[in-house]
Amino acid sequence: VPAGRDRLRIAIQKNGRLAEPARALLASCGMSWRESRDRLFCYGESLPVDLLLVRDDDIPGLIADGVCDLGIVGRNVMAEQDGARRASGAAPAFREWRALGFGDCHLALAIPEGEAWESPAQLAGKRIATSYPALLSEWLAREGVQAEVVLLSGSVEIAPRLGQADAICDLVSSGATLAANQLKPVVTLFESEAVLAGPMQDLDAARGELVELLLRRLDGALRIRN
Ligand code: PRT
Ligand code: ZN
Repeated sequence: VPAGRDRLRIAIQKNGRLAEPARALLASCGMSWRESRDRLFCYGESLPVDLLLVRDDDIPGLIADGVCDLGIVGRNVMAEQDGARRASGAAPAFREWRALGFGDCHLALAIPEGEAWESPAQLAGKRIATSYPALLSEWLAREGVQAEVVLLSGSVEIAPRLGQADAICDLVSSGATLAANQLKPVVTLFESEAVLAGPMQDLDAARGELVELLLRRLDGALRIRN
């Protein structure tokens, strides 16, 4: 679809924790869709608003590149990618438009249960496993601690038991995963929930009106929920 399209395109997670609640929220705004056979695209029927079904990690980039107008993604993913852009000197290319009140979790630093926690200073020279290197590095810099960030894309919680790291920095919701791995949370670095992400600036006229309509309905739906 060429640029200058007059339909609105929203990226949401294809599978995973935010997939269903994101669709339910948009449906509660009066949207309905016809799904493509490959389940990558949903064509909006009640409104000219289409959905792109993707990995959550791709959502900020799709907005930055203008491929999608909006996205529903964890604030953690947005902040991590924003931090990585900032660290590389790139300009901010997306921002949080609305907090959506589901997908709550927090990014926590956790250490082995048997160890005492005094202060961040004790992490100096230690290895910390995480999938959130930018957010962790920002926090370490703020605390003035030099530690080694070990980047893992999954199974972060088992890194200490494997001798791969001394501590971890990972998302936590119930805390059951930490407990199952004999880890205890000691610091919360970041509070997260699902957000509506969009570009830094407002959208142009044609899609701007559609966004206004969508935001009005979204704000109504969020007021009823909360
Ligand atoms: O395939 P794709 O890349 O799209 O999905 P994904 O596997 O990267 O993401 P997914 O579906 O696991 O999570 C999507 C978003 O849900 C995250 O980016 C968060 O914003 C939000 N969310 C909310 C969570 C959790 N709660 C959560 N508990 N994401 C992950 N977890 C994991 C956590 O990493 C840990 O492994 O669940 C485990 C801990 O859960 P508890 O309940 O044991 O503490
Ligand atoms: Zn992901």
